Parts: sequence; structure tokens; C-alpha cells
Amino acid sequence: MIINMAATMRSLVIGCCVVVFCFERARSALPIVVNTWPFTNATDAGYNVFLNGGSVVDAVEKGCSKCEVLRCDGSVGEGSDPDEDGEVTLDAMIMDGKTMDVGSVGCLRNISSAISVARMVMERTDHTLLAGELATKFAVEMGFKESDLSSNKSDTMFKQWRANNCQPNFRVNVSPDPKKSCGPYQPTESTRLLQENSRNDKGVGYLNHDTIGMVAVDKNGHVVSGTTTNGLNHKVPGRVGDSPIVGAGSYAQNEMGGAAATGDGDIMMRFLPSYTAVQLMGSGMTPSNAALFSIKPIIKFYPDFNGAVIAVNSKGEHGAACHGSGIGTFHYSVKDNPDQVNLFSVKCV
Ligand code: SD4
Repeated sequence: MIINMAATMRSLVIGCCVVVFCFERARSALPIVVNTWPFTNATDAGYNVFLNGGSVVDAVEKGCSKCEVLRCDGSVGEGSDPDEDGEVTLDAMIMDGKTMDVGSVGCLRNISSAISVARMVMERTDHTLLAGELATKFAVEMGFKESDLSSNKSDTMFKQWRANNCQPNFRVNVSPDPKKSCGPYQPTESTRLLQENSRNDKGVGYLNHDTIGMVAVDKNGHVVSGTTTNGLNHKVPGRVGDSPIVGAGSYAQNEMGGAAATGDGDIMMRFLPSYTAVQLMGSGMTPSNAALFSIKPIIKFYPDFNGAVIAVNSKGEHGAACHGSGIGTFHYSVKDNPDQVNLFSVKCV
């Protein structure tokens, strides 16, 4: 259910844009830009592309780029959430719902503009996903500059984590005991049961909003989705999350809509929630219900999972759903008029 963030509608100026906390039913107006979390500068940047006559693909790229450059919330993009070795790597994707073309990058090293590299994969190759070191090589060929993605913040996060015996971490069934010690690790003989697969002790229950997921629809109903993120803090080096995976991090299909996810990607990517939400909207479900039903199967298997999905149909109606005490209430940003960004909230189920 979409809820009110205030008893009466309130507006304030955040950065360059007017933000209004909304509570009425999600209306439809095109063009529209919708993104996860209150990253209103990104929403604004995406919508400005439409005002300047740009395409919906440009809108999603520019909107997501804005968060990479601003490091929205101090945690999207470079400079935060290092892996176990202290390195920051990025995941991103962009999907064009008109052509069903996709470009994505996973575990991208040393290139800060991951969403733009993803767009290059979409437009300059016949592939869908490039990963790691060789995705960096591709980016350099396409004219991107290499740079160190770490920062004082990520270095401090890494040092503190090491000082805390590398807690929490994502290792299981290894020795020494990963709940007590840093690596290097070796596999143990035994393996654990699914029921023991708690996620809250990994720190993923306390999201630091290190991902932006965006859906934009132009005035002709052309739908595009995108994501960009540094993934999860202290991830195992080489880890690729849900954000660059088609149907998991985001999905777009004209005449149906678009969706994007945020949260515990290792779990979410097993259920393709963005794909599910878009298909449900295609069969007539409201965006709010489509988002809700896309996360229900996840909850069944992982009752302590934390995550959220935004959904926008091709008419510009939107909704969201979330789960988990680590989020509680999920906020997302919408811009469907030149004057203001609207912030919507949903209580997690
Ligand atoms: C991931 N889904 O890599 C991302 C993390 C995220 O807000 O969304 N954080 O698992």
C-alpha cells in the first residue's frame, strides 16, 4: 500500500529540485522517471533529458550516471562498499524495452561510469554482459579512462572490517570458521542446510542504499530500465550481484512496463523479480500488486530477506513493494512533470 510520508502534502527543496512527499494514488503521466530510494537528483537528471528532447535511453543513462557521480547517499558507485580485498567493483545494466536489447557489466574494475559502459555493451556489441578485468579492457577500447575506485571511505570501511575479524562476511562451510576469523579459507567437509541460510547476520539487512534502479517511459510508451551499484559490502572478490542480471536487477518490455530491484541481490537474482513484475503488469495487474507478487516467492524461501521492487507500467502508473525489517519503509522517487520530484513510500510486508 502506498502511504503518506506526512499528514499533509509537504514540499521542500533538496539540492536543485523541489521534492514533494506524496500520498495520493500513483497517477499516470508521460514521460516519467521512477527510481529506487529518494535519489531525487538522479530522478531530476533523467527527466531533464526529456525536457531537452533526449531519448528515454539517454534519460536512464543520465539519471543513473548522476548517482554514480554524486555517490548518492554516500554509497552508490565508486568509493564505497569494498570487497574482501578492499577493492571497489561495479555492476550495472541498461535494457531497452522496445528492442529488448540489453547491455550490462559485472564486477567492473577501475572504471567509474559503469552505466555508460553497460550502454556501450548494448550499443557496440552483440553481447549482453561483460565481466571483470576484460570488461575494463572493453571500456578502455571504447574511450573510458581507468581510475582507482577506492576512496578514504572505502579504505576505512575495509580496515575496520579487517580489525573486526572480517565480520560479517559471506563465506560458509569453510575453515577457519568465517563467523570468527578472516581468511584465507579452505572448504570444510560438511555443508549447511537451507534453513540455516540467514541473511541478517551478513549486514545485508541494513541497506546503505548502494544501488540505484531506474525505469523511464517516454511519451510514446517506450520503456527503458537501468541499474548501477557497487554491490554488497565485503563481498567475496569476483561476486556479481543481481543488478546487472536481466530480469533480476531490472527489466523492461514495451506495452508491459519496467521494474527494478534493490536489496539482497544474491537472493533476489534467484527469483527474477523484475521480470516477474513486468510480466504481471503485462497481464493486467497494477504496478503495486505486480511488485508485491514478484517478491512473494522470495519471502517463502527466505523469510528474513530484505529487498524492494519498483514497477511502472507503460501508461506511467507506478508502485512498489518491499520486505524485511532492515528496510521497514521503502521510499522511491518519481518525476512526471517539469516542476517537482514526488517521493512515495511503501511499508514493507
Ligand atoms: C546487490 N542489489 O548487489 C544490490 C545491492 C543493493 O541497495 O541493492 N543495495 O546485491
